Amino acid sequence: MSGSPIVKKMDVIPVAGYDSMLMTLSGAHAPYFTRNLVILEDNAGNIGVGEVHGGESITDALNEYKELVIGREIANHRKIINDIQSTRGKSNSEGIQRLDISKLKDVVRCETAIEAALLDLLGKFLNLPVCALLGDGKQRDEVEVLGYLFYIGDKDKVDLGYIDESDSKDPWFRIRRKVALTPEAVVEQAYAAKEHYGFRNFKLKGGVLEGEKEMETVRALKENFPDARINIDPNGAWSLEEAIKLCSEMKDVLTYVEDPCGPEAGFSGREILSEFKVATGLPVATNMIATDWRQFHHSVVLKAVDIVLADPHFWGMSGSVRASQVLNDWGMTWGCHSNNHFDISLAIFAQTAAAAKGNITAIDTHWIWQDGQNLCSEGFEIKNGKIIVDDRPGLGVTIDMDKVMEANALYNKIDRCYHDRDDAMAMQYIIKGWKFDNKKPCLVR
Ligand code: GKR
Ligand code: MG
Repeated sequence: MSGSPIVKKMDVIPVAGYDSMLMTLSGAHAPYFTRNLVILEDNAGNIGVGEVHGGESITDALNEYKELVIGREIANHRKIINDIQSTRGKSNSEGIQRLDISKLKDVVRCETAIEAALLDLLGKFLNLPVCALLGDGKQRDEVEVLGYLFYIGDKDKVDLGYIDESDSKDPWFRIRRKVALTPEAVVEQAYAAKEHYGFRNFKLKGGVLEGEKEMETVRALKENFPDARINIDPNGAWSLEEAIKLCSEMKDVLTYVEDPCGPEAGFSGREILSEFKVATGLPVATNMIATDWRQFHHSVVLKAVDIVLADPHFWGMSGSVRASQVLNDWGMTWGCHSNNHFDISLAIFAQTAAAAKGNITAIDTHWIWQDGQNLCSEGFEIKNGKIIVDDRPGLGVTIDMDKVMEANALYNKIDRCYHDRDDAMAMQYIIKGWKFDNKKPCLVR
């Protein structure tokens, strides 16, 4: 094959940014989050960028793949990704159906960062946005985004150096670093997020307080935003019995529910969610029981889910779009999960969602918690609850190397214990000796 530029350089750069003390079933987010960037340069002088989860094992794997990328033609991107995938054995990972954060790296497909960077280069070469190169091409010009709300721990009670933005002029920037453990505080968070980004729909991260208490917050959200689609995601913390009880009473409040329960009594999360759906009739979304094609197959056979949150960092960009096509053909819905990320991943989400087939649901993003720490100029923005995906070539972002090197310096400066995500560490400052238990909300001990 000939005619397209050749990759002449590949850099893998671990980076860190600041986070709030966001609480989930797995504990409390640390003051820093980490990511890995891939920056490619081709012999036409273009730069292509990609981003994926942080962690040293991912940095090492990406560095090992350099020899499969450098010297290859960008138009051969599918073969490059196939070559990378064939260096790995078949995955025997149990996935994240128990939300064990240490297993997250087993479901992350780090080559997504390379795929994104190659597509960025190819888009620039062809003068097309990445979404035009995926699946059946661009499906929409605007991508709806939900407001991802969290309970937040009190950073002032722990001595870990969380970022403080109490001086900011922007109400959202002030509120996103403040403690929020009551319905009133979460509603205030939702108003500030809506004011800043125009969200029309919300998701509350649960798995923090007793289920009943979290439902009080969900109810308060619905009272304040009656037109919003509202979803709660306790990451499988509730037992089947508890989930049925909690959610049956919430049919007029919840539009759908995300991973309300998970594996128990020897049954897999897929079997349990299937029983939950029969019992409640509520639509179910997941990013825990269908994180690859094999799990997806069993989830569909068991009729365990309606909405698959096919994060491109788990499925690859083309894999996620392929999932949307299958879901659409089978009368199901595509959506997208996220973890903390910078604006390169925001572009990955936007381009993937713009190419996703069918009537997709509003996508998740953690970016509002990181907004202002951008690594690109002219990146995507969330306005009126949407991201506009115009026809800028490639991923549509321009990397700012000064910002990247600052984020890399932060990564090198922080303690190594922050390099891999560990939500137990900060949690142990709140509850001494705290240990992860996938069936106990993190503040219930
Ligand atoms: O970032 O803490 C978090 C989230 O809770 C994340 O770990 C989940 O994987 O956002 C995710 C979800 O929807 O389950
Ligand atoms: Mg989820």
